[in-house]
Amino acid sequence: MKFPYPIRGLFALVAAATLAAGAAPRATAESVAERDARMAWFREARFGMFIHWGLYAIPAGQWNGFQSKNNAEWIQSQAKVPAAEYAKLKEKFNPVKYNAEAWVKLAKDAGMKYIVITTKHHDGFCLWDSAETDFDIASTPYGKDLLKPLAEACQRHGIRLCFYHSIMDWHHPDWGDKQPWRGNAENPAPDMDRYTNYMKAQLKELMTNYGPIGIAWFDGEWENAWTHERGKDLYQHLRQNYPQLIINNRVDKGRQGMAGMTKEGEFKGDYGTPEQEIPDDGLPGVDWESCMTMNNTWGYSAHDQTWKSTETIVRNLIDIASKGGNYLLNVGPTAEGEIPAPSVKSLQELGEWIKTNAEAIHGTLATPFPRAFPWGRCTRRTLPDGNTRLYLHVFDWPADKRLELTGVSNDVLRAAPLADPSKVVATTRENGKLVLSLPDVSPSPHATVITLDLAGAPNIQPIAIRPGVDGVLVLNAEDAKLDGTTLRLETRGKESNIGHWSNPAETIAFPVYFEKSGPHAVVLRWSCPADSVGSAVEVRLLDKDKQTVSSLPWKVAATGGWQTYKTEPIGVLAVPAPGTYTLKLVALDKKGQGVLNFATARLQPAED
Ligand code: FHN
Repeated sequence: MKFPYPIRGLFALVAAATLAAGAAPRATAESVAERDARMAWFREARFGMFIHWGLYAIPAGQWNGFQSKNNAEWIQSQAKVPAAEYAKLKEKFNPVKYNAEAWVKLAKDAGMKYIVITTKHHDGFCLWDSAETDFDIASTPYGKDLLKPLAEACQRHGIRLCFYHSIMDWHHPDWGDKQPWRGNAENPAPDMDRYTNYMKAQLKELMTNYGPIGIAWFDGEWENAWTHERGKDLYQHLRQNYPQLIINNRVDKGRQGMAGMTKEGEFKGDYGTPEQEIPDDGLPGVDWESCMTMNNTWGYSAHDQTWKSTETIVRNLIDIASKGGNYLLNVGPTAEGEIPAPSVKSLQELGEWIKTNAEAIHGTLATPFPRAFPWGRCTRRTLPDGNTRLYLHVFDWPADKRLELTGVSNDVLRAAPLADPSKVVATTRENGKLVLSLPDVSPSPHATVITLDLAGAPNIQPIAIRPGVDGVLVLNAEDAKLDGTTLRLETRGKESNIGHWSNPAETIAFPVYFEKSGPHAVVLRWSCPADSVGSAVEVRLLDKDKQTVSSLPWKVAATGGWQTYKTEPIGVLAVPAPGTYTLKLVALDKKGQGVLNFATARLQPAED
């Protein structure tokens, strides 16, 4: 039953007053153990299905001759469709071919452990029968709640049901940011408190009527109408009322664009949400999930046939798992309720691969190696006896059937193809490297997994970087060991660099080997804009006992911007004796947004 909007607003105001008067205590601080327990299923899952479905599936990316290039779910905005005209779509929405059981089975057989469905996208249309609005499924020819059968199918198959919910709402008159084509354009005084209560009332319907919900997946947080204060309040509100719910970082204002991680500060959200991209490196101690499409649109598009190959999808899953993240892979069902055939085909092919290799994905941890291999990736798990199983995902099967791993100090217990453990993979040590001789197996077209069991916890020694034949020791961004959760390798700009040095407590380090003792000239290549110059940095040399044996202080100078690099000598570093050290860049303070971006450092004996 829906009341005309003003009366419902009155209920919302009364509800708000009641809450304020007798406000329950805010959610108390959560211990690390409690958070680990709450995040456990998410970390184990590694893989979920994203479903973007709504009225936008009817135009399917086209409107009066306009054709969307991507993101067909934005057709109202892209074609500037007036709200009243767009709202008429609900009179046509009749997904008679919808089969929740088939959707959930498809996800489960592909190895997906959770499903995130758009309960309401930016257009404001609700896939369930909401008491708060008439712009919902109950006002369509179909009439029936779309979420209920999905919830029941998820229960049957042990799949976690999760809800995407757009904060931004183009239809609701109280959403504070306006565009001429939106439903709120005529409202002279949009009331964001009233809108927030509307959203909380709908979230209560969603959190209480469909069984336990795994994740509240917020989106559309970027417009000015939504504030950090409202984000904090909504996060606390949900954590207090639904203590096991996981909430992504788009509930608040801390998401750093499509890279998706949460910036420094008190921004709320339980995990980062990279979108259409995969971080270059894992982020120890940070939970994150890369959401990606199978073509170039989240909502169904009749003309977007740019489907990713199954190989790409399998290798994305492996790459993400090897970095300790989750892969949220999207399908965009048609207005009739069918998942597009190319999506179904890829998920079924992925399902064939996962039948043999699920153990190498679900419940695994990030690679213990500093970074990816040229031939593939690595995931790992701790075995019940405390030993370690590495899963070597071989993308490119070596013609010589040899895999080389450097830095593995553990004793090797056994190696074998995951698909056929009866076949033994021989291992030998050659010049400090662990060499695996691969057996005669027909490699998978997507990735072939070799298990490598090691004694105890992983003990991977970083490979010390040595001077070249010219005697110069070159330190590149890709070789850095980053200690921190905001520092990160960036390879998409003009040159690879270590960026986001926003926390001066974090450090950049390199394992190095010096062939000569004595003073070494240090030439640094870095970037830093004028507004962030002056941070005090030290280049420190630490011995194997992690004691500082020499240090070179330096004040960060301007280069003209974060994308503008300079290469200059910054001083001389003493090397007490030939041998292996750790060279570490340490910030003593931070003057601006970041300390500096690091590209390379070159060290050579000063007498040369
Ligand atoms: O604008 C939305 C978009 O339509 C889609 O829902 C993606 C999925 O994460 N999120 C926003 C774009 O960042």
